[in-house]
Amino acid sequence: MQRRNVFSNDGSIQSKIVATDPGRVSNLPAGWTNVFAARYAGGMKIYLDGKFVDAADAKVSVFDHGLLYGDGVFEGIRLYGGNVFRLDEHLERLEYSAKAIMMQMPLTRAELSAAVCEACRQNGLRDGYIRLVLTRGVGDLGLSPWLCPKPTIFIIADKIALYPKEYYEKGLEIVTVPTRRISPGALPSTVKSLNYLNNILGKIEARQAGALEGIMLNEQGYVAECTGDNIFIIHKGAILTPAASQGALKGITRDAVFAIAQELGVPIRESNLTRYDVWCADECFLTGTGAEVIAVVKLDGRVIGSGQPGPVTQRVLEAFHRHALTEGTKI
Ligand code: PXG
Repeated sequence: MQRRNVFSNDGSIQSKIVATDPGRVSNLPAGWTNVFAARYAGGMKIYLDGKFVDAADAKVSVFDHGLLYGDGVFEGIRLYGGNVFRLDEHLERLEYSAKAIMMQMPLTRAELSAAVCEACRQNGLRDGYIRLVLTRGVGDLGLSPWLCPKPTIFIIADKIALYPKEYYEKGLEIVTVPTRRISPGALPSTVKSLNYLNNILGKIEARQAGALEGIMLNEQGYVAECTGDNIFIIHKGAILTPAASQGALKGITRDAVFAIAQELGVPIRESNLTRYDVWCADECFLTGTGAEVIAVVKLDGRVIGSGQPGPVTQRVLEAFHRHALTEGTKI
């Protein structure tokens, strides 16, 4: 039994004694907080199809194919000190994702950019996490996307803390999960689609193994990425990461790390990686918009390098924070 903050239907938070069962995936790990309830109660505004509405009124139809089939695309974007990090790159990836699934963009790049910035302003945010979602829209109960006349678009501007703070200091201990990353021949990993069941199965398996993140291998047994993060290793002075063709998303943070490595004069390249390569790496770190840059100190019970966040990882992390705070689109 444990005291927990639970959310009532009216959005208020109540402290209750609840039963805990480590087998249930819905239990929040220790140290995690759900920031949503506080924002929801605090008059959060959502951009939905051209208008800003209260969070409680931000509703999407049960006939929306984003819900019925995961038919849609999205972006997770960070706001640092009033600047949206790599907004243009995120919008470009969204356009590419939409093109790949043959969905017409409902807004231009400039209109989307303005809507993202306005969502931050409406919610009084200077630092936060923005979720921009484009679904196929309302249709009938068949798969046919051509029967969905208009995409649904919404933007949530909120806060996020993906991993508890202590893990940024001591590093993560992760595992390889049994579920394989879906083959790029079945669904290109470069498309940031609403179809996340593959990653969610991996996430559940990581949690069952007591880890906060897990490596997903591709069908050939090479490292693809983690369930919600790209992965990098440092081996003999070079930074290595799997190519998108191995089943990785072309992460925006991953891209930033390529630029940072060049700036730091550290060699960086794409490479096929096995679990062995990660076990025997000098250092390892993960990247993601939510996670930013975070060290990994153990994989499958094998200590990586010194068992502490390594020196190259720390330099990349510092440079990342410097970039995040000094560049970006002003809201
Ligand atoms: N790979 C996958 C599969 C992702 O979902 C990344 C890599 C990192 O990409 P960016 O562009 O953010 O550097 C992501 C994005 C979560 C969660 O709750 C994580 C992501 C997206 C949505 C939710 O872990 N990461």
